[in-house]
Amino acid sequence: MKKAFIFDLDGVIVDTAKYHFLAWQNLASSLGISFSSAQNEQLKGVSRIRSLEKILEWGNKTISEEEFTRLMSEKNEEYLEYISKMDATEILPDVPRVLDLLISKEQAIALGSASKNARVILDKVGLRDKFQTIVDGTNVSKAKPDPEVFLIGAQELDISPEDCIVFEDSVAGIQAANIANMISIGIGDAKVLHEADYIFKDFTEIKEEFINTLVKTQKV
Ligand code: B16
Ligand code: MG
Repeated sequence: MKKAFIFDLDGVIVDTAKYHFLAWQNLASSLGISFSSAQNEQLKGVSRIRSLEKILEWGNKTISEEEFTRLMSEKNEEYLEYISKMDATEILPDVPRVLDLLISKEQAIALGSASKNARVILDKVGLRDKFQTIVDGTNVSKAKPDPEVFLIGAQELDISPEDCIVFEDSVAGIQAANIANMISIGIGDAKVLHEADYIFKDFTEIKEEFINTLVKTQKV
């Protein structure tokens, strides 16, 4: 059977949250707003615009539209500087093994990320050619938990949602997969991702037998 395996990027394939954190923290401190790593957790899977809105809310700050646009682009420039230094050593454990396993089983593979920098990151870590289709922040109009990003991926691969499996590290992403009627697999903390159909700490826990089961299973 042919299934579509849809991967989120940040927190699933690479840990770019640490670079988002550094860049948001600099921006927040330039505005006199304190920004903790716990707050950064809440920005996982959240779009760039919404992330800045949340930081301003936390700091009780209102700024003009022009300044908002300027700050977003400054943040992204700093983030891109960190990204430019990335290489394959930053791929999270066993991600290449699982991707190659899926390719050997002739399964379809898509990326479903909120990031507008997804293609650059995949190029930097050398994984872009593993994906048949890439759906990212440049292709979607609605943020997770809206299922748009995953539904576009399924449509582009011509595979129905019940035959799609989503790997996600964010609560909003798990909710998006569930709303899309896809099998949701949480990568990370079981307490945080309890809405997922299956949860693993990371890809080292995902064995070939489990992949074989997924290939035979449909979301009910
Ligand atoms: P960018 P994902 C998300 O990626 C990140 O988790 C989130 O922290 C970030 O704000 C968002 O992408 C937008 O990223 O500024 O690069 O467009 O987890 O959906 O792969
Ligand atoms: Mg993520």
